[in-house]
Amino acid sequence: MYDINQSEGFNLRRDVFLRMATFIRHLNQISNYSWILVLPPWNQLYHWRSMHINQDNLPWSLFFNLDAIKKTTPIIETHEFVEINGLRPIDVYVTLQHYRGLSDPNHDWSDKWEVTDCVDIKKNQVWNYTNLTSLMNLCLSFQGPSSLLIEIINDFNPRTIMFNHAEVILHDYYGGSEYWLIRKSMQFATDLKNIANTFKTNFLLDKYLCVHLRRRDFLYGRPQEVPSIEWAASQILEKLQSLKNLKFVFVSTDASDKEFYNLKELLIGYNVIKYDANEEILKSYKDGGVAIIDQIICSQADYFIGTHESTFSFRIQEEREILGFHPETTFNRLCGDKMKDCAQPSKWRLVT
Ligand SMILES: Nc1nc2c(ncn2[C@@H]2O[C@H](COP(=O)(O)OP(=O)(O)OP(=O)(O)O)[C@@H](O)[C@H]2O)c(=O)[nH]1
Ligand SMILES: [Mg+2]
Repeated sequence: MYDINQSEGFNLRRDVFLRMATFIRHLNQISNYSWILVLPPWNQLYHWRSMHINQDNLPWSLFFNLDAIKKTTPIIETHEFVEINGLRPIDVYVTLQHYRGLSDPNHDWSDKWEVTDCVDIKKNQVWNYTNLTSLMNLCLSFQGPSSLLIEIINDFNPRTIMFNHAEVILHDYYGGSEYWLIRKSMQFATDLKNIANTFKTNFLLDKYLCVHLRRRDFLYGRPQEVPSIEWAASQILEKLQSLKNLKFVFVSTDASDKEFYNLKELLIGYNVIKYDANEEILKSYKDGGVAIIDQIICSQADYFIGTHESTFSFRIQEEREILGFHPETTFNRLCGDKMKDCAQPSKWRLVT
């Protein structure tokens, strides 16, 4: 089992899943047992802003095609685990922590882990299951890739183990062939793909450009890198003029309606569209599902422009690599204000 720091967003969580999936696969190659990764329940994330719907305890099957993931990685949902395990306490609860002194220029970056004092004394809660307890509780300083967790399994010999703060764990090989194998299997739920396709058929009547325009916390967190609406509009216009044959612009954004209409007004002569979920779809698939619909539409666009260092944009770029789009149409970003040219995103090409 694993859990992630409360404040992390959906798309970083998807990346942490890949690290844990790699670990389970490597563990199963050397272990006498068949280990299964338990998918943590989704609970109301910071960016899930619709407060009138329940967004706690959501299963992965709402967002992903679990049969596809199971082709690469042995997984079960939390509720399936709880059905099998009942209220038997889990054997080991590990809270992972970074080593101290990461900003020290002489920091030793070798792979290592050790039992240490807990930085925060918190209740070792198994997700939000308050009546599921643990027999042994440990805090570990951890530095290294996910396969280093195998040593911890070998040392403590548990049947069930929880790794909390799994975001501390690094990739075994980011962008390597196993990364892509698992990433490709992480397909979206069929319902969400169908909704995205219906929207495309009805509203995107020709070739289209998608822009992922990240606003809200990015405006404060990365003010140099995120453009004003006006500057975003002129960059999009310039691109549209150079591409010539694109008349449709799909905007994937967490912007306010006001900002969106502002942008739309500035892109005169083009069909500027965004996906607005109706109440029924929002109730069924939640803010997380609606964001995925945006991502699916952008992943199929003829041209994509993302936001600098947004994991939301990164996941779209990966999807486009899987679909086989030319990298020139994928690894593009909006520049911040006062930046005429900015460094374009690294091209994380698919490796097989
Ligand atoms: N529907 C929709 N939601 C979005 C969009 N952009 C951001 N969001 C919401 O805001 C969240 C952004 O958080 P993350 O998924 O962590 O991605 P990020 O914040 O862009 O990137 P990092 O902070 O670097 O991890 C998403 O998961 C969505 O819930 C968008 O274009 N459409
Ligand atoms: Mg974020």
